[in-house]
Amino acid sequence: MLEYSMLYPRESVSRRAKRLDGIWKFQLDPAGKGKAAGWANGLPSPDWIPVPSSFSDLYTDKQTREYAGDFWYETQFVIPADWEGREIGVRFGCATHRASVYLNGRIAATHEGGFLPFCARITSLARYGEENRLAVCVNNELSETTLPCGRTVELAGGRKINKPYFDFFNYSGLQRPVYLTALPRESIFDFTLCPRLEGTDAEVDYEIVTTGEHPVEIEVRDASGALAASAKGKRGTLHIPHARLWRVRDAYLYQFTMRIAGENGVIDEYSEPAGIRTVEVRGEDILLNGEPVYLKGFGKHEDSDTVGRSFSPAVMKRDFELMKWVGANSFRTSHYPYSEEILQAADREGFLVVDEVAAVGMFESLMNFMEASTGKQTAFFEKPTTAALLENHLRALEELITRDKNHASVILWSLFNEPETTHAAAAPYFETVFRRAHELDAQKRPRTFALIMNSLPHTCQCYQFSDVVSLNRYYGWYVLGGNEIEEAEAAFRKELDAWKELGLRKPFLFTEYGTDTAPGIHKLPSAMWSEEYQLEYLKMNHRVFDSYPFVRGEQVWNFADFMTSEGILRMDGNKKGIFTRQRQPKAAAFYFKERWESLPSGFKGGNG
Ligand code: CKX
Repeated sequence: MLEYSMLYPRESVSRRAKRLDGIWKFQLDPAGKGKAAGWANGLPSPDWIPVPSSFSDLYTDKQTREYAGDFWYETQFVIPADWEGREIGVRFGCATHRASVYLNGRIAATHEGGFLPFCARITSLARYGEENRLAVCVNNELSETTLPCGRTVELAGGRKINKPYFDFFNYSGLQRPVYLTALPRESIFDFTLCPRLEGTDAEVDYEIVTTGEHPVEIEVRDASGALAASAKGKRGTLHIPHARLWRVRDAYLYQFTMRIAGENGVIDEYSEPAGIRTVEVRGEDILLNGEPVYLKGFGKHEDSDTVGRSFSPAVMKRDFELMKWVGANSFRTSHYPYSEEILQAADREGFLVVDEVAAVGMFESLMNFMEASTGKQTAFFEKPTTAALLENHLRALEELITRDKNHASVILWSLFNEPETTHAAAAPYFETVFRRAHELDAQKRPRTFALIMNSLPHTCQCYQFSDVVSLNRYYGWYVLGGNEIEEAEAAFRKELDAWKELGLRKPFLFTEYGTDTAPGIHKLPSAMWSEEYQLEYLKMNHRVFDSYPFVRGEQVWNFADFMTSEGILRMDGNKKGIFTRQRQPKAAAFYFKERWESLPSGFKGGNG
């Protein structure tokens, strides 16, 4: 079990959660001397910076944009005197990629991993009724033992630069909200919901973990506030007659409230909205509440102008409005866990989420998109670093599933993006990761990983672990592009025929397909990078998808243009968006709207 609760910071009769977002102090620490020099007691010459935000796109000098190493944040806050006697914490939505947290000059916590929350428990260091200094040393270096994978190299002059093995900019920092929290000494630490359907009724098996021994009760209220069910005890079953189920693009959320009952009233209370639904794979069907669904949507990024990877409620709102407009019903959190607020919105809007851990770059290449189809063999899982990588991978998986397990929107865990799978050493690594995901998830949701183009029916050693086989394929772009698009279609069909030949009886999901497209480039006849070619390519791909019954979802790459490292093949980032980075439509958006609004949600379903 994790050493801190992953419950979302919410206020209640017993809980306090104060946002610390705003203007903090900020200072780069290129020599990495801050910890030894006592920067935790006050930054020597700080600048000011907004939190949350990535820092890379805020400044005007290249060395800051491309900075790799330690960098510090600092803020001050008063801890109210009447909070004394409670458990005090500082809860980070994330700190990318790792952090050391200090309160009043003393170490409070460290955390590895840049896309999941953690809570620094500061009770023993807190000063009540007076100012406290919080200092955070963040580091954004990459390695082959941490997620996401890459390298950090030191240049002759001593400057470090990051070499990502992934195709997105290595934005970093305090990129999600930060809260000061106060909980009662005895509190609700975690809870798990496992819905089952019995006719029109729902049976929700639950388990509540607390930090003490007082009795626990749970109640469920419907959207009108009426009591739908209740139970006593740390584990049991809630019987909800004629339950209103959570459905695709027809969400319904109940309010689950848990209480620890003391002799003198409520000791702790935590309340959270949650949808009731079941998800399973049966043959080639992905079933939601026992009915087949076809996934229509996107691979996305948490990426936008100026703020980089920082959580932006406004960008989130625009993205959901665009996804509803275009007729989508799903997205993948490529290539890392997204902000909790985005999953909460997916719950509200009835979107199906493929929830991906940050296991990207496990294919040694600085431009995997160039080697992805060359048959290049890189044995990634038989290195001296593999054991340490596996440890970090499993830890990130435990944090992800603990954080997201009660979201109705989360229907599929994606455990890798484009890993190397052609060497025999990959299989035992995958078996460990897939087994652990199954153990951690009480709902036993289906699991997948996104296969890179090198991972083919007769070369991939790992697809057998997937409940849903997810393919990233670029026939007509990275392979046989442009004037060879007809040959691309033939090659694409040849590969799918080979998958069909295997007779896996599993659903297939395209987690990536797309073309770089410069908005406003128009060519008649089409040419690569033009909006016309993006359409031509997409129509070819959909012709292929539609002719294979086991294809049960299409998530085009990408929802929007996004930033990457600079390079000869990236023109101010990756341009495969259906929308621009400013969230305006390319011609393909109107094509998708027409296709997806006419494609029924249960398309191809029922073949079992
Ligand atoms: N897949 C052939 C991973 C994504 C990249 C995408 C691309 C590659 C394609 C690999 O993170 O953005 O090159 O567009």
